[in-house]
Amino acid sequence: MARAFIGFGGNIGDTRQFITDAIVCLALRCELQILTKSCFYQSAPVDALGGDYINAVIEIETQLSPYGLLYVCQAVEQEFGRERPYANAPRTLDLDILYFEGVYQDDLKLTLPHPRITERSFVLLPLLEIAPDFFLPNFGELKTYLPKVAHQRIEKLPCHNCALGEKGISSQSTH
Ligand code: PH2
Ligand code: MG
Ligand code: MG
Repeated sequence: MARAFIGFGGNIGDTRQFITDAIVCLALRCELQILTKSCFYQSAPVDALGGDYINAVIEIETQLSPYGLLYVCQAVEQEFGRERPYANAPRTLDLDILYFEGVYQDDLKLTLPHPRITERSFVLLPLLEIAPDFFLPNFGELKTYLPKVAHQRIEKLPCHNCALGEKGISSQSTH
């Protein structure tokens, strides 16, 4: 089993609903388990055209290989009507594998970790929300990159996440 992080983004249509539904699609797959999901973030397009994006990040555990996970992500993008008329075109839904535990590779199909994690507030903020001490080999503590992206407009949207896991359960049991 490997842990991995997936980033979601889109700026055509009801992206919040698309991301919510896409997470359900992933959750229904027995080859992966969803561990955590971030809140939604509204962000200005970075190196791209079109309106504001909605972004989020999830943490998963999977038996899939990196290419197996890529295949699943691309199938979900297709299901949500993803078209690719040109690079960074506005889109209904984009799923990017940001990090896959223990895998460092750079080929035409898949570069891991994602090469622009440290350059984008729409990745850093949701990722750090669910993994505040994330350490990226060759880069270091991700939180140290926040000042460099402070000029990229981004807003965390109101969010109600379940208090799941041992932390939530044990803190309740002390009362
Ligand atoms: N994705 C891109 C390019 N630019 N900007 C924002 N705010 N959010 C994105 O998800 C995004 C982007 C290419 O995948
Ligand atoms: Mg992307
Ligand atoms: Mg992509």
